[in-house]
Amino acid sequence: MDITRRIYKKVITGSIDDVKRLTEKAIAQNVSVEKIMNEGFMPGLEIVGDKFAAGEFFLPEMIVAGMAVSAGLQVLKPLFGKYNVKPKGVIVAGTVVGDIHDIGKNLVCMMCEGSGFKVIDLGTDVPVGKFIDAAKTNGADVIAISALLSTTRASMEGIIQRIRASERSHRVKIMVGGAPVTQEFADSIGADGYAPDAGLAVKKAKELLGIV
Ligand code: B1M
Repeated sequence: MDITRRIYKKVITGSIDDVKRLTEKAIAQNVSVEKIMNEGFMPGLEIVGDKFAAGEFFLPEMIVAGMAVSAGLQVLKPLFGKYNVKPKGVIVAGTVVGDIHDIGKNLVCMMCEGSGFKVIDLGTDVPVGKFIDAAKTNGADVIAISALLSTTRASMEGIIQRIRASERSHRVKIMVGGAPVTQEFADSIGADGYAPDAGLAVKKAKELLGIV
């Protein structure tokens, strides 16, 4: 069986060690990072999400599937590259308060870091004050906010308003994303930018900062 197919199956069964081992093996076999993610991790999580929604899987299954993909992503992390020149800009990133999903946000951070940005990752369940303080302390150019739940997506508008109210001199750009977020929603809450995936998040961050 194709190695990415094996990874996909092990994500669904939440086999953390196997996903890590097979990801290392795939890399050793020169399978591309994109293929591992697009044919292994992502469709595996998609199935887990569908099974959870259908009542076939419960929280523990979703937890171990998430842990398995996180373990695989750690293997891929060095391959996203590291900036070794002056950073293109500073991004403060995090998942909104009340939301502990971090796989997509981590992917956005890794891709941005690999593309030359300095990334301050605040983790998950980040209260708005923490975004504001970190942006000020680090002279952030972009605040990148992720949400995975429809309930936490709803808090994004208030978060943007609070950031705007606090930022008088340094008008940081605010970017949003995550599965329930759309361009239309991002526009409606006054975000400067939205991206549907981590690759496009890099593109959007560059666009917001006028980097070609
Ligand atoms: Co959760 N969960 N979960 N979960 N979980 C979903 C999101 C859900 C869709 C499952 C389902 O019902 N089908 C559902 C949300 C429904 C909704 O609100 N509409 C759900 C639920 C309900 C819950 C709980 C409430 C369950 C419960 O307790 N009863 C609970 C909430 C806890 C909380 O946050 N307070 C919960 C918990 C969890 C786990 C902890 C078990 C685990 C998270 C582990 C982790 O993140 N470390 C988990 C998981 C794994 C999932 C699924 C299966 C996978 C999510 C994921 O990582 N996807 C998910 C179902 C699914 O997605 N099909 C589900 C892969 C990831 C790469 O995609 O994060 O969308 P994503 O990121 C994408 C883009 O969105 C984009 O880039 C990435 C791709 O390149 N992107 C950005 C993301 N952030 C961006 C920011 C940007 C730009 C792009 O700019 C700033």
